Amino acid sequence: MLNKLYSHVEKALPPKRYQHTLGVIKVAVSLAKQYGINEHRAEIAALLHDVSKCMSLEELRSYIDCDETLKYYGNMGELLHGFAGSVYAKQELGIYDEDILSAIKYHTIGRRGMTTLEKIIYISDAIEPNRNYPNVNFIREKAKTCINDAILFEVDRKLKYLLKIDATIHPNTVDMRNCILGELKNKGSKSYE
Ligand code: DGI
Ligand code: FE
Ligand code: FE
Repeated sequence: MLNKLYSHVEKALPPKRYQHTLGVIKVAVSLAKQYGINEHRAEIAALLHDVSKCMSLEELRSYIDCDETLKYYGNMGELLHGFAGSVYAKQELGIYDEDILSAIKYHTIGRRGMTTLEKIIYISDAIEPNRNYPNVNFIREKAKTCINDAILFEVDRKLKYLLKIDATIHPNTVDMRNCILGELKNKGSKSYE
């Protein structure tokens, strides 16, 4: 079953994107171990997180199960591939685990109230070994000790970039940031007291 999924993804993606996926698997499995969640589910979610990355806009749209996303963000492939990927994984690949499907669905924009698996896939995507941008090592280190701190740093970086290029910001991106900030404050994290 797992082998079949690997070859399916390898066929669906160009080599560079497949290498990225393998990198996300490596980080996600290691973080799953660290945060005490099921490593096998982390591997499947990471393997499938970008399965729809190379679909045409038309194909992406055919898999979207969220009317609001389709209505307001339906021409933005970047924002659709997670949503489409989760439906594709269920319909075409027989994945029924809701936490895995949700981790695929929200890996680009996040959401309020993310599970540990969702958080792990979100941050692994940003820090896998092939990623190279200023401060990536800082986020890698943060992820090992406090996943919320790492996500907050990453989402702030993303928001600054999106504002700079005048991009549309999906409300989930902002919701995720506010929610993570709240979780950190409730926990009484030193940096946010
Ligand atoms: O698919 P990957 O490249 O591995 O990574 P990803 O799924 O996180 O997608 C990254 C892209 O998504 C990146 O170009 C920024 C974009 N993105 C994430 N949140 C938002 C966004 N783009 C817009 N316009 N608005 C968002 O809120
Ligand atoms: Fe992606
Ligand atoms: Fe990715």
